[in-house]
Amino acid sequence: MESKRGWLKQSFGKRLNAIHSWNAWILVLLTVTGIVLSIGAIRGDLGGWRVTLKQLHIYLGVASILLLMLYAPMIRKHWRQIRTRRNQRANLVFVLALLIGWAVSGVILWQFRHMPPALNNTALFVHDGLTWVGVPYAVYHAISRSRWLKRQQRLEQAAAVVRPPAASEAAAAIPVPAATDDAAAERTAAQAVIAALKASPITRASFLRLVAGVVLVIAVGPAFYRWIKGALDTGGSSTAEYVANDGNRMLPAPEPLPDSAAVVGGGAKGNFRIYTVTEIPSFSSDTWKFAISGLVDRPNAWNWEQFLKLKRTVQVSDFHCVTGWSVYKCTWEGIPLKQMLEAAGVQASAKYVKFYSGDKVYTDALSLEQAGGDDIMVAVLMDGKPIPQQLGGPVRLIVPQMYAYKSVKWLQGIELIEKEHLGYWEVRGYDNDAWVGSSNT
Ligand SMILES: Nc1nc2c(c(=O)[nH]1)N[C@H]1C(S)=C(S)[C@@H](COP(=O)(O)O)O[C@H]1N2
Ligand SMILES: [Mo]
Repeated sequence: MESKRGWLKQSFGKRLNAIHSWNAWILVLLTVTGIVLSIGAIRGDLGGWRVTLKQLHIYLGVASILLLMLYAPMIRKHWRQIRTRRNQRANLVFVLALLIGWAVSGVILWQFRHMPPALNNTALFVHDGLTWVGVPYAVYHAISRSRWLKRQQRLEQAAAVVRPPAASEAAAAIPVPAATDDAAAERTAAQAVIAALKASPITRASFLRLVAGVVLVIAVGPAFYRWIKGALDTGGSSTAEYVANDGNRMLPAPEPLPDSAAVVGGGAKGNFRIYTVTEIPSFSSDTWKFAISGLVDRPNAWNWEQFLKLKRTVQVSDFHCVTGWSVYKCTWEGIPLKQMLEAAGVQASAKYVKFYSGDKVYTDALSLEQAGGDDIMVAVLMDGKPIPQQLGGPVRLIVPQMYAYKSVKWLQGIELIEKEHLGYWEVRGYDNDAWVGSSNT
């Protein structure tokens, strides 16, 4: 209450300035935390920080929304104040659109568990897109309004006053000497005209602003282009690239079943983001092994050739990452987990199924009840092609109805255990209950 009265006691201009600088600082922090969060590579040793960082990013986002609310009652007066300054008005509209867009998409991503995946996907696209546009704009805004540039501008204006008339006007004003035999005088006059023409009408300040703009476009442009190309590509062109350049050497290649060869799902819609907490491992059929063991009657280990003899089925399903992106209608071919468990003979004491990645770091687990789901698959092919290295091949787990951190890549081991096991991300704060769209309290 006290502080609120204090706030209102300040002059309008002071309050605007305070909001402006708070907004700038929060934006800087949101940018830094947001960029770090978006770097897929920051998953290994720093993985544990992700959850904390995301929480921090959310708090900062909430702070920026509160700031918007603080500004809301001032907007009419502010708008009237700057009625003669078209640039400031344009800037204000643009910045408000950015902030509101970030806020709305951010809240959706924050509350993703209460939202349908398609909405999360759109929100992520909007959030990323606004960042691509907004952050370079904010940097440009900061440079072009910096005290340093403003000082340059003032110095120039002062200089212009000192040496009237301005160089360009001088060009027109220079009196060309009347016809004379004095060649030297003519030369001087001509040189003066050229010199005046050389004096650029572009001021130093606006030139620097232009340079800043161009540098920003060059710095951000290519990455932005790659982002938008990937985001708008519903055909999965990067998946095709991974398939074409697979670093695994698994021979013979698995023969797709008819449904898989025909890609009954019509081909995956969208691109996977490649996530790994280690280097991307590569595998060769010479050494690759797959095992099921623990509390089972018939533990087993297969080499690649033997593994390919296990009966496979085909399913079409969607793939949802907890960070908001999805790939739709993947045609997976593999061994249903249920079938594998039945063949191994799960013992009565077993309560959980633990999955081991060939990266030797990543694990996850399902309860036996969850593991009975018909669409959970030990997948070997996607869209009729061997799963490439980047996407977790030669063999990965697919749990379509749960967030994809349950879908262990480079799967090589299944163990039936009695005690609950928390997977790599669950230990670092992800929810062990990973059902897509479920409302976790
Ligand atoms: N071994 C391993 N499996 C993993 C992960 C990982 O980092 N390592 N990331 C999980 C997460 S969070 C997601 S969203 C998906 C991503 O699969 P993709 O890299 O094929 O897109 O894999 C899951 N399985
Ligand atoms: Mo994920």
